[in-house]
Amino acid sequence: MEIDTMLTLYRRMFLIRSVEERIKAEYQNRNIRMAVHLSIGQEAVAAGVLLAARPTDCCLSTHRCHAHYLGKGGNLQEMIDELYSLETGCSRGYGGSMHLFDKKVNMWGSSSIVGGSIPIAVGMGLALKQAGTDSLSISFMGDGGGDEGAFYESLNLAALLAVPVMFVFENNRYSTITPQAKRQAALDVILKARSFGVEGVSVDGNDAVQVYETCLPAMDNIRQRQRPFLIEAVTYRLCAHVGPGSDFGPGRRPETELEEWRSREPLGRLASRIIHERPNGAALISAAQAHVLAEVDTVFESAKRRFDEVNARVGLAAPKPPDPSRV
Ligand SMILES: Cc1ncc(C[n+]2csc(CCOP(=O)(O)OP(=O)(O)O)c2C)c(N)n1
Ligand SMILES: [Mg+2]
Repeated sequence: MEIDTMLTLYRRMFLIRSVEERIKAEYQNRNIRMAVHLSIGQEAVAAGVLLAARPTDCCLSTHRCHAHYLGKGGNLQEMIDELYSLETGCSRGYGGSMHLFDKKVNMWGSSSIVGGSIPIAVGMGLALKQAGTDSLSISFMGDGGGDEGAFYESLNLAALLAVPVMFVFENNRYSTITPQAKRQAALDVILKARSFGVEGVSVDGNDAVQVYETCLPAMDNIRQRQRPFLIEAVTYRLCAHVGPGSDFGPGRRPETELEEWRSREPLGRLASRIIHERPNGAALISAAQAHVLAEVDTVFESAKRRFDEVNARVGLAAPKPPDPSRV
């Protein structure tokens, strides 16, 4: 793979990671007053799939949509404004973290209802086909999407009507803290898709290069044959299901898993590869990081300043300091 492509993948993953790390830090002061579902650890899926896509392809997502919005090129300032409930936010401050939308880049929204956006993505794909385009629809879902009837109805309809849709089954193996094996009698989603006439493939969802290189020909194929396709990206969420904390420990996810998956996290893996393959790789990575961090800082400071101005104007008291037991 070209170094430029690897660096683009790295930069996109680092943007997602940095934005979410900053959300974690800012969350403590209670100015972001909503549930946030972070994708830390899962960045390679959004980066790999969406770098392979075209700007004209249309994307729909879930409650865990930050990475998909950013991977699709959604406006960062409008996303952070949305998290600060400002009317300049991408959903005018009414949607919040789970409802990110940027029509300019064909990010057609996300749904907090598990499985809720999958049929919409099929409808979107059908509309693109009927309009005579060769664009496709991209439907991100978690493995919890596979607990829902809407997923199976969508597979069926997409195959029956030959819809150009790519289902991205982002399998982090948990729905909140319930493992897939406790929710689904049959685990192999590729087999399930095939039983509906939808071909698919499973990839290492923590390897951005593999995700990208798998999606590129698969998307070409969807465009040419006007058939649906499913990619399962196996990955792992390093933060809590919701909020900036963690959900490891007795009765929750086992800590041994965290150790195992931390060593396979996607940014470190791609950075090692770039450094191994290029003598100036470390310098290229540092430059990319500095550029992204400066952008993230500017955006957050702008949103915070305007958030404070609005609060001062309407006379809202400063938020109470957080209760440490609930952070
Ligand atoms: C229909 C429906 N059922 C239950 C919920 C509560 N809920 C919100 S997120 C979530 C977990 C979904 O897991 P998954 O689809 O695997 O996505 P992940 O959180 O792992 O990214 C659940 C059960 C919901 N929002 N909608
Ligand atoms: Mg999941």
